[in-house]
Amino acid sequence: MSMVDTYFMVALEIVKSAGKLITEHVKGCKDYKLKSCDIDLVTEVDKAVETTILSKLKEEFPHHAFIGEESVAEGARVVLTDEPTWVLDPIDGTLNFVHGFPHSCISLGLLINKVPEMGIIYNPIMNQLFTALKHQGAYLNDQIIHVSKVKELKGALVAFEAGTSRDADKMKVVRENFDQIISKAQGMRALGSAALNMAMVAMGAADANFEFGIHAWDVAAGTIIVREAGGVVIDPAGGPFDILSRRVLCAGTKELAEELSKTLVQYYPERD
Ligand code: LIP
Repeated sequence: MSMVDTYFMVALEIVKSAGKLITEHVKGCKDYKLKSCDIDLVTEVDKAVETTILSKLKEEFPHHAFIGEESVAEGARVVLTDEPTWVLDPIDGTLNFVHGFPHSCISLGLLINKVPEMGIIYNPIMNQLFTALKHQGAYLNDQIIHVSKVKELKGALVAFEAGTSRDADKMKVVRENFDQIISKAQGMRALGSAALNMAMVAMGAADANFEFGIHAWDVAAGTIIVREAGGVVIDPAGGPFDILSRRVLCAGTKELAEELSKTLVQYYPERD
């Protein structure tokens, strides 16, 4: 068993146990606070899940580095070095969580030398556990998963989000791309969680996904899960994916990724 396999097994138990914090609080009224704008929310549960997971990981792996969404919101810097780095979104889909729309997950990725080595996306509400280790395939609840084979946009179900920014330039691009997708693709979906959108591509339930404005913690796990399921993850303009660029496009096939990339109006947010 490799070192990364061991990291994975430890992390999996920590994530599964933290998932109980989400299921315990999924019903009932949830208080939230605003972060960057009036649609960027955080709850006490986000903070509790992050503190629980990061403190346990730090105890197990004191020499590793950590990037957590809520720690960054409270002033920590996003620093990605070659050291083993855990990248955590404690609840991806916080707005869903607040409303009780059952698509929220813990997203945890591990990068070494800036390369994704393993990913865990866990939606405890729907009992969906997506996992991947490099060169070992991608799984949903221990069953191997594969991306779809759709090559053309006209036959594709494309997942994308309006995101959590009210920036006027960004919203203009969202509207333009919405128009593009509803006129050229077979269908569109927005699950309300960047990580779960990627998981849908990994299991072949959606054929492609893109988003401008995501952060490293939204996509660190999804990137390796999609790739291990046989899909491609690239920059939306067609170049290599850069985890700090706040831009992502993934698809089941290279052909679909290229067609979608050419179709999209591009947007370049400030980097992480
Ligand atoms: C958000 C996602 C949302 C996406 C945003 C962001 P948060 O994460 O759930 O779907 O559009 O870019 O990733 O704030 O819920 O952790």
